[in-house]
Amino acid sequence: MAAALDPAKLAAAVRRGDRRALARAVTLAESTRPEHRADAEALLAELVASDAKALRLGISGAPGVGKSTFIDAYGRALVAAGHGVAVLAVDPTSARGGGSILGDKTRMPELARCERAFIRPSPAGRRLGGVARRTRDAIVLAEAAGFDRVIVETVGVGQAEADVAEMVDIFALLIAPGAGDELQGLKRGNLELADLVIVTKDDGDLEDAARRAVADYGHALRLLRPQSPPDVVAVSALYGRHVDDVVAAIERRAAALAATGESERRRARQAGAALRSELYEGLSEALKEDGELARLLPELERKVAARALTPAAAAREALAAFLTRRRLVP
Ligand SMILES: Nc1nc2c(ncn2[C@@H]2O[C@H](COP(=O)(O)OP(=O)(O)O)[C@@H](O)[C@H]2O)c(=O)[nH]1
Ligand SMILES: [Mg+2]
Repeated sequence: MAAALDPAKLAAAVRRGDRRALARAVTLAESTRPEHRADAEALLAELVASDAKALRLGISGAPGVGKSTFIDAYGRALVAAGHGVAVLAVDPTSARGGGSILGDKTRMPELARCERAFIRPSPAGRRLGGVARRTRDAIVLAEAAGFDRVIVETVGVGQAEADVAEMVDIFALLIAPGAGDELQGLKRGNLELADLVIVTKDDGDLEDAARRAVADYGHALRLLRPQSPPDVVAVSALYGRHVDDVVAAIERRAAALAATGESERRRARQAGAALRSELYEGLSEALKEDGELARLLPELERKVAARALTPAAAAREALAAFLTRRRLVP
């Protein structure tokens, strides 16, 4: 990244749809260096009120289920229909990286060649909440750059999935057809989050299994969520079959959510949740950076180990000392 950059100029370039500027802006927002943080905040402040509003789509599912292949095909269908498509790939399981290794791993060769597509792998965050914050920022930046479809790919493991569900309008869960594991997703509870279930690899030997998966998931979802069971559709991204059906299903779902006011309510709720998580993360950072607290902790740890104090009592003592010192408590 260039050493000195003017957030206002960068914001203007992003707003013009300059993709290099967008890439730099996302890099800036991802930076954990304190001196970049202020520029990133200024940049986001310039762009947060932009009128641009994209449909935000989360694509989740176990590794290997076919997320990237699907996005490659789905994204191209969107581009063909006149949309601008930004893809943000979040992979918290991969070690940190500057982009090149992750870039190879996004596996969207066709979409990557499209003029109206922007693909961005996100390096894994080491800090809790880091991935969520940076992805939220990247969504805002991609929207401001004029992309009207923003897709977030996330691995269906751990907290990342729930985090992404909390920042998109439509959350799609991808399921691979396979013997015996048709209802695996039920156990993990992520079917609760899904607005749409997409059965992948509906081709060749897997066609029958795909059909069964559509029936089984459809049935399970009608039991689990009788009020508004999500659509279940099957697709072969590899052979480009039924991709248009998925495009239609997603647009239909988005229109339904918009018509009832649910998408607005959801965004408002998400913004509130993001505010709270920034607040808690900020407080947690302040605690970790507090020198006095760092000096006090070993002593408290000894007391806890010696059972002179319970962990909860020790934590209360440490917190009280911190708040008093910061003059938050008289
Ligand atoms: N037969 C078949 N294989 C697919 C399809 N989509 C993806 N795959 C394969 O499944 C593997 C994992 O795909 P990938 O998109 O990288 O999965 P991700 O880890 O969920 O992003 C690759 O070998 C793909 O070629 C499909 O529609 N049909
Ligand atoms: Mg992938």
